[in-house]
Amino acid sequence: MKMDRWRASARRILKLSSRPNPAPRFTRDHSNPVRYGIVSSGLLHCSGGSCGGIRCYLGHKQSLSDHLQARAFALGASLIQIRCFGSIATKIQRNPKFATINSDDIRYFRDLLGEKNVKQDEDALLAANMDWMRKYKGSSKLLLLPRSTEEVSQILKYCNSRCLGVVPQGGNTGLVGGSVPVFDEVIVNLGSMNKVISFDEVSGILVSEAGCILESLVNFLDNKGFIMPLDLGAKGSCQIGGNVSTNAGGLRLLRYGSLHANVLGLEAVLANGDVLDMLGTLRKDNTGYDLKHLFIGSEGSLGIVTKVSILTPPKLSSVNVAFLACTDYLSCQKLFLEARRKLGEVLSAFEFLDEQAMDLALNHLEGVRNPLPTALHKFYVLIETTGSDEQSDKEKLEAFLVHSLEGGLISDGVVAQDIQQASSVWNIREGLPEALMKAGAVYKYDLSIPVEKIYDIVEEMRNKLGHSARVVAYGHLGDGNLHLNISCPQYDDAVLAQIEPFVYEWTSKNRGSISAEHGLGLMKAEKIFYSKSPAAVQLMASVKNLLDPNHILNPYKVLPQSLSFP
Ligand code: FAD
Ligand code: 2HG
Ligand code: ZN
Repeated sequence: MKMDRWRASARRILKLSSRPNPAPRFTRDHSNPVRYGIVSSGLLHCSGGSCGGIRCYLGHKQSLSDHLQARAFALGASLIQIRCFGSIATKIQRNPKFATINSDDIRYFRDLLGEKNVKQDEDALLAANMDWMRKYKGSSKLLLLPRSTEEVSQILKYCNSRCLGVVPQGGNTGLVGGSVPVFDEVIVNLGSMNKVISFDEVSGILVSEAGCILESLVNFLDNKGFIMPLDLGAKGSCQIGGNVSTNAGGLRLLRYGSLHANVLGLEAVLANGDVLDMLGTLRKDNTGYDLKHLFIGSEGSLGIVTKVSILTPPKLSSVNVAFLACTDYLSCQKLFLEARRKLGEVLSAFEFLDEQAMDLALNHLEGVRNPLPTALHKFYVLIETTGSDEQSDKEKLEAFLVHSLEGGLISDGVVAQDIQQASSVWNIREGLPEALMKAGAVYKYDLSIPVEKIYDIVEEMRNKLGHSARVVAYGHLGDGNLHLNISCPQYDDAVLAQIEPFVYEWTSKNRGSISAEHGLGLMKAEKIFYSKSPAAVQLMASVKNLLDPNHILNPYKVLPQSLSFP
């Protein structure tokens, strides 16, 4: 009986496409209405049609506050009050020890980089000063586009000698205000350093410059029969150097582990311009401290990553995607345990979203349809398997699904029958950050919480906020990573006061992490103690002092102000 129901669901999605043979999913079609890409200058640009109700600072519309902000540029950075909705405690003063850019500086950079790689025009600066969420906005007057490690080295050496603050920038898709200046720091964008240096087809080791866009590396490897060990919704814009610097997690971490496991080597430029060559390509190397790990996840606060060596897994021929409905969170949790047991080595992703997230996707993402449309279910789970034996992988998945249906863990479900269907299911999950942006203001929290407690905080938050805001939950359930998003029509300090510090205290009390994968950036620099001991934070500050004694790299970010500027 239940089996029939499952098959009925499977047939329903079969009707969506006439393609008989499921094709493996290795790259996904991100046909989102607002697409972000990198233009040749390395800047983000908005090439899509609709910006919805959101102000778009990347070319379409300019609101009054932008206009005033642009005018404030002319008045001098120190007058600018940062417009920051990330946290109550992130209202900061510019550190007066930093110099401001003068005409000698501009002349120096033009001689070094060439005129076209020294950007001072308003359009370029507006895009580079504004983060992806349009929530954090700096007022830098200078954007530099180096083309080599040597140029990065000369830039930092000069900025260090002049005490000019520097913000390393990749694809500017970061979600914690780390990738844009707070005041008038110089922006160094790595987008022009985008060459693949080598690829070893035997070992799968890829060496590339830091400015390579993740998706171009995915495409490069696809031709060689390999994949990147990480995958995220921002792949069309984010750079591998940015991924490494944030230790990005994403959709494949469950299978391939974090970048600490896959990055074999790095080249980084220190604040004084010294080039640190750690660009090894060895799987095993226990000679002394493994310094590259300091730079993985240090969010541009210890050095600028210029090259990366990374181990890439072979592309496997059989990929299956199932989209399932669960009636309660406990079922999602039990389903995860079952998936680990029954799917074992082929399980490659286990993502979840709740009813509110699905509702947002359906209302705000163009071309998105609910594959399980008969009712809005309380929870949805996306499971992907990747293996090498089509027949056996399918049988495994089917046995798991039938067992889960019979055991009452899932109430409905579909299996994608081809790559288009797989893409459309993935688009629901990957489109959620964009759907939230379109819905209005959003407070984002990225929490590591023991899997069994993930939904407790969502419910507590809903009880606390009542009708004043919409609490939306999704994330990498397989990694114990909840993306808790609170959506409201506009930013409102009263709502924020209900959320913080509650969300951090709750996470700390439950021995979670207040940053599972996005980092601390500006948003959470002051909150580090919720997840790390004073002794550990003090040691981090000592490392910072050692590598960047003038604190020019990404000032005001990652560590608390009291430790950053003693
Ligand atoms: P940026 O945003 O430019 O910079 C991020 C930080 O790294 C900044 O502190 C910056 O100073 C520093 N940095 C950048 N490049 C360098 C460099 N070469 N050297 C030193 N420091 C540098 N994150 C996840 O972990 N998992 C996800 O699943 C995920 N999905 C996302 C989906 C969407 C739609 C969006 C918008 C973001 C998502 N993110 C995710 C967050 C973000 O994309 C990642 O953190 C990404 O790795 C940032 O890369 P970037 O090149 O855009 O870096
Ligand atoms: C994702 O997993 C990203 O989609 C973004 O990490 C999470 O929007 C978020 O909160
Ligand atoms: Zn995520």
